[in-house]
Amino acid sequence: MRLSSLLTSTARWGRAGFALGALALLSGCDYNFWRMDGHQSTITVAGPVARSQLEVFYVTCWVTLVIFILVGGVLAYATLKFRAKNEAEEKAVPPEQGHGNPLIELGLIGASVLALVIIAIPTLKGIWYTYDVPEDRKADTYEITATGYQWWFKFEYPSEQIAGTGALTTGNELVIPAGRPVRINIRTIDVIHSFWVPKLAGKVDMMPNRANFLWLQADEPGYFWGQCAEYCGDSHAVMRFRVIALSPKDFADWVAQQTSPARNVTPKPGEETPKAQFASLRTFKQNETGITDKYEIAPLEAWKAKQFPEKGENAALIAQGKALFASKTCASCHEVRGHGAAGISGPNLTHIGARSMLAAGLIENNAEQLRRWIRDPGSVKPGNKMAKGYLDNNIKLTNEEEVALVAYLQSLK
Ligand code: HEC
Ligand SMILES: [Cu+2]
Repeated sequence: MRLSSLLTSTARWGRAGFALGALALLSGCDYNFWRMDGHQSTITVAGPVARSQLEVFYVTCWVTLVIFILVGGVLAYATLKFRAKNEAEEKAVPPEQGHGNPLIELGLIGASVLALVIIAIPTLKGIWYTYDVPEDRKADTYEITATGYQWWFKFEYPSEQIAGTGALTTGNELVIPAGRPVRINIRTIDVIHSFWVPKLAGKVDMMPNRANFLWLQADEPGYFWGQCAEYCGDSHAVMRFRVIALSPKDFADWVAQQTSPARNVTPKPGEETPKAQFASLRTFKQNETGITDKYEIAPLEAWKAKQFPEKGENAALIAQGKALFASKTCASCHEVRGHGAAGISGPNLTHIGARSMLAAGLIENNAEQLRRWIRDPGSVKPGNKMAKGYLDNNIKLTNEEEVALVAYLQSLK
């Protein structure tokens, strides 16, 4: 009896030990786990605003660690020192309880105030610093307006005006100049969302009827993950976006490309289709959710590769897709500038082919995933508003039509 209970308990501990060991082993393989890095890490930061927020976090951590060690130490000391050492002591009436020592109590109040002051000084400095772009950097500031929609983001560039249209508008991928402060006006069209780019800055709520803003800066060119950080309905958890920071020259090129109307693919006979320049750099793995690892391994290069036309474009198919875009209600919700589509309830698709991700950072922007999205957006992203106006109105696409639409969307660089 005793032996068997001993055995079961050893087995139990053994299992727990094994589980712990396996966990350590598994996480041991993950370099990023120990570095506390990941797409949305606030510990590995890439800009001054996030860095300032991290510093406040560390100050608070250290102060509370010191308090923990002191209080834990005194508790452990008292527990060991004053425990009942034999049966007689266990049964004894506890000694008369005191009402505290005024000196210790005053000391504790003083120490708490000191701890709060130590935390408050960098916190207040951080709040002022992150609130708005510092005076001496104001002249260099670039301005963008971000608007939250259920469940995607619209980005407008007021300083890039397009004749007859207004400000340059994109969706789900926020392209910014690296090394410059960027002031972001924060708006919402429906419910409360929250704008957060963990490695750069955040979070500030997107509130109905309230003009919030924040500023951020990326030290270097890079590809960053953003996320809506305020519960906003069905697809809140997958309401993401990307931030792409580019060098001044790349940024100017990007603006020039984006402010021009959508591409028209009409190759002349004998003309060669341009080749994608980075796409063949590596081979990438793909998981079942439709996200390849190329944005993990070389995110910025992979994004840049998307800026070039796809290999082997089929002009006839693209033209067919363009016509379908107008006839299958797509144009009533989406804008494709220069192609006569001016809908505003969905993301602007003028240059959709040049974005790395679809549906607010959820799936990769490639032929297979585009087709999956067009066929049944609701099964990819629960509750999203595209399915409502389109499949619910009994718009059906044949396989050929899907392929043509995909070719068309991919050509919009
Ligand atoms: C009722 C309005 C509506 C109609 C009609 C509609 N869409 Fe959409 N579409 C949306 C909305 C809203 C989203 C954003 C969904 C999300 O991510 O939550 C979207 C997203 C997309 C995206 C991804 C954009 C991005 O930035 O990630 C593509 C591509 C797209 N739609 C293509 C189409 C095509 C092709 C059609 C026609 C067959 C179509 N849409 C019809 C509203 C619509
Ligand atoms: Cu949201």
